[in-house]
Amino acid sequence: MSLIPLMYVDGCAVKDYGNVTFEEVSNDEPIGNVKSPRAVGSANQRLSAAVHAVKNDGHTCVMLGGDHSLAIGSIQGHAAAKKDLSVVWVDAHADINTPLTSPTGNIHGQPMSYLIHELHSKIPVLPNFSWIKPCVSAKDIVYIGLRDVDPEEHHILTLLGIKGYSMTEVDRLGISKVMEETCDYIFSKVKKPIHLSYDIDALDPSISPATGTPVVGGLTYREGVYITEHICQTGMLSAMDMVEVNPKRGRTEDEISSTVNAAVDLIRGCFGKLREGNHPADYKMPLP
Ligand code: HAR
Ligand code: MN
Ligand code: MN
Ligand code: MN
Repeated sequence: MSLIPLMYVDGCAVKDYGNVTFEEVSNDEPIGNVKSPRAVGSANQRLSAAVHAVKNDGHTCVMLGGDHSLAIGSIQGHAAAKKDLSVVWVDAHADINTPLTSPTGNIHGQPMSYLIHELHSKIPVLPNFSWIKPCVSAKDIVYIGLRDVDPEEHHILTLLGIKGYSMTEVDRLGISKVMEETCDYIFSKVKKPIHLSYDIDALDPSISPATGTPVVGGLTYREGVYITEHICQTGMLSAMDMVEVNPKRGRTEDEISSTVNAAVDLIRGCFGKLREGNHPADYKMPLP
């Protein structure tokens, strides 16, 4: 299934801005335990400029990853164009380790920490990261789908009072209540543009196995799509990331296509595709 033709069918005016090209970085030695800082910093700087340009053109931006470290550039570029954002982060993981708390050194487990004002003083200097300016407040973030959170991350979430719905809360409340509360929360003062950062590993690995860090007990396909339908109908979706889709991690063709198809459906849900069906506003009657 390929995304852009389907979005045309759905009635979206799609403009493909193409791939962001990244520079080769040699001798990208770890800093502390942070892996490939120069390459990730530089790639994100380019992505940030690209997202900023899409937003300045007046479009809703769709960023296809790649791993979740790309949210650094995506959110930074979005914030450069829109100032005040709310972030809805759908993920099995919180991705809020700082370089100093990260158990793995993988930057895809850290992107939030670079973006949040309240964590700024906890972020050490890293090569090619100096362009990043914190741009999101802890109160403007909602997590959905959490089920694999490191102790240090849990401490940060609690300390900053960040709103989140783990899979336990999804089970308790149901996804419709979770989304109703999420939107009440992010819109409680002003209606800020939404940055939806969707990690495919939020879905259960039975649906989306082709991803780097699958965690059992995830969202069903229907819960995953419901999130996108609800975000769409707020009218405030301004940019989205679809990340951690990794065909190389699929063991069979079926695993790959199931993962990719789910990602495509999540994006289409964000842009108005309804499961009850839709038709163009100017659809000609009578029927042939
Ligand atoms: N919390 C772990 C770490 O910091 C695992 C992060 C897993 N990565 C992701 N993020 N796929 O959503 O390394
Ligand atoms: Mn993630
Ligand atoms: Mn600007
Ligand atoms: Mn994840």
